[in-house]
Amino acid sequence: MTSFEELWRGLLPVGRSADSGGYQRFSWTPSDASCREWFVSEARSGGLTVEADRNGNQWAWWGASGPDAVVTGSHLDSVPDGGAFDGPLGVVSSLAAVRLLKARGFVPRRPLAVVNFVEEEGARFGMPCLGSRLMSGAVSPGHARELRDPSGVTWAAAMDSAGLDASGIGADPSRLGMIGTFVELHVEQGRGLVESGSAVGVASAIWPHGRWRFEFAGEANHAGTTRLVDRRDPMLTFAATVLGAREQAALAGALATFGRVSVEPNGTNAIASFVRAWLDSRAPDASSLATVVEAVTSLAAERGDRDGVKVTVTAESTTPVVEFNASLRDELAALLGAAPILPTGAGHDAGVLSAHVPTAMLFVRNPTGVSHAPGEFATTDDCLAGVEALADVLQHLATR
Ligand code: HGY
Ligand code: MN
Ligand code: MN
Repeated sequence: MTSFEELWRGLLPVGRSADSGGYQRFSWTPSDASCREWFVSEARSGGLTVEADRNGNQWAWWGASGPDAVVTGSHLDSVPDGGAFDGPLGVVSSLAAVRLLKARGFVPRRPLAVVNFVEEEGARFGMPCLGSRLMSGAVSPGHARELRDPSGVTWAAAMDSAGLDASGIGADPSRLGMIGTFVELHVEQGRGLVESGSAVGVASAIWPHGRWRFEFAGEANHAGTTRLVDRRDPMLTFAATVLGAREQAALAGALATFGRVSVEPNGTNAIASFVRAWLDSRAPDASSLATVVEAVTSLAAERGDRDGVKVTVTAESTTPVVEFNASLRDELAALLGAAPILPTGAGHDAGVLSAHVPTAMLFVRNPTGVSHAPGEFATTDDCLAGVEALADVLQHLATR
């Protein structure tokens, strides 16, 4: 069995639902703690020195930490009922690639590290890529400290309860300054590599995208005694908004999803008083994204006027288009035998870091393209091809 398969098998059961086979790996919960313990133990047994930075991101160093480091890695947290590969494939492949380089007798000429970034999915606290955004100063510590999970627990309280110290979270310029090049390997969340017949590809760009919280305030009342004309039902406004978002996205060649909603009081025989729902929208360019979000916001307000429902829209996180470093992109594609170059609509820590350091992404083929769901998959052969590719990239970057 290869070291990738050993590493993979060790992590696979952590945070996995016996019912759905999906993952519930949310920041600062017991399953996250188990993932972090796995990371420390496997990094150490691979001869790496492990530390956590002020934001809780874990760093495993090959040799001493230092400037102009070649850094790779990804995340271990998941979306609710997510797949096994989104995030963990990058972390496991990074640890396996280091072991492969050691087996090759390679000695890096510059510091090399594997990173596990915290809260990449934003599944518990709502802000994606929070660990890399905090480190790079893209999110203020004050804002992060007060982010709350659905039960009202703050980021700071959850981080403290997990045994870390949230008092020092925030920009980490000296650590960011250590990174010479960052490379993230990730399962492809799409079928581009299936269509091109390649196991591994190189990322060109990340679509602009964001999350907007829609709040619909109506009036609770009895489902059986309130005339239709007398109702102020936020579910009607919400439903019209969901359908409108789909229409607007189709018109703009974009994507729009309402995948998360909470209804108060959520009773079978009561008209809802309040609906909170989140729009995830993404588009090939910023103007199409703005067109979709503006159109959905105004159609929600118009429908709200008709329904007697007050609509409030709040941008929770927005990410501009990411164009990865073109010369690094082309250098790695050539190194990997003219590997296909392709964009993605999925956000990544690499997208955050690309604003600060030369950054690249490698994608590993996903036969169905399914992601953020238990069906997410990559074959062992393709995963091993990814490890070889990442090892070649790291060797190239740590030698030049
Ligand atoms: O939502 C995303 O695009 C990523 O998977 N965090
Ligand atoms: Mn994801
Ligand atoms: Mn991911």
